Amino acid sequence: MIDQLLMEPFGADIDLAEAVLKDYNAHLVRKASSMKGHYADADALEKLIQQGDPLHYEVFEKAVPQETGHLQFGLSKLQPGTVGEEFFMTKGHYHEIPEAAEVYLCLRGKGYMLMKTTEGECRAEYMERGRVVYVPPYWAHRSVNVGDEPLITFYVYPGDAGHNYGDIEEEGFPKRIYKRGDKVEIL
Ligand code: PAN
Ligand code: ZN
Repeated sequence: MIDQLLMEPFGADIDLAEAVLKDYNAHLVRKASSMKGHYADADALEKLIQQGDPLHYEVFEKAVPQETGHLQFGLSKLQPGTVGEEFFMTKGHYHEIPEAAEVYLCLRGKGYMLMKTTEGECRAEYMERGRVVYVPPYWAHRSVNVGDEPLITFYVYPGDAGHNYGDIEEEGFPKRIYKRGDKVEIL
C-alpha cells in the first residue's frame, strides 16, 4: 500500500559559486509589469515598464507535489535596481496555510527579508551570502535587493503551504527600503 505512495528520492546540483540550480524543471518569471501596486512611486514603475518591462525576479525549482509531507525548495533570484528610490523587491505573500514557516539561505548578493504579521508587526532581517533567515508561521515575507548584483536565496517550505498574495496586496508592508545616495534606509 505504502509502496504506491512512495516517490523516488532524487538529488539536485547547485553551483554554489554562481548560485545556479542545475536542471530545474519549474521556472517562474516576474517582470516589472507584474509589480503594479507594490511600489511607492507608481509613475517610476510605469516608466520602467514603458522602457522595456525588464526582468524583475525569477524562481527556479525542482518541482515536487504540493502536498502535506513534501517540501518545496528552489532558488529565488531578484535583480538589482530601484523603482524611484525604492529597491527592487518581490511581491511578498502570506502562506495560504499561515502556519507554514520557511527557511531562506542567502547564496549571493545583499538584501533584506521584510516580514509582517496581520497585527502590523514588521521586521527586516539582513541577508548576505551564508546567512539563514527563518520566517516563522504567520509572517508575510518579501525579499528586497539592496546590492548591485542579483540577490539569490535558497528556500524550503512545506509542500502544501500555498501562497496568499491577496491579503498582503491589500495591507501592504508597513516598511519600505530606499536607496538614498550610498545609504540604505528602512522607513
Ligand atoms: C519564495 C517566493 C519567491 C518569489 O519561493 O515565492 O521568492 O516571491 P513571491 O512569491 O512573493 O513573488 C517563497 O517565499 N515561497 O513560499
Ligand atoms: Zn513563502
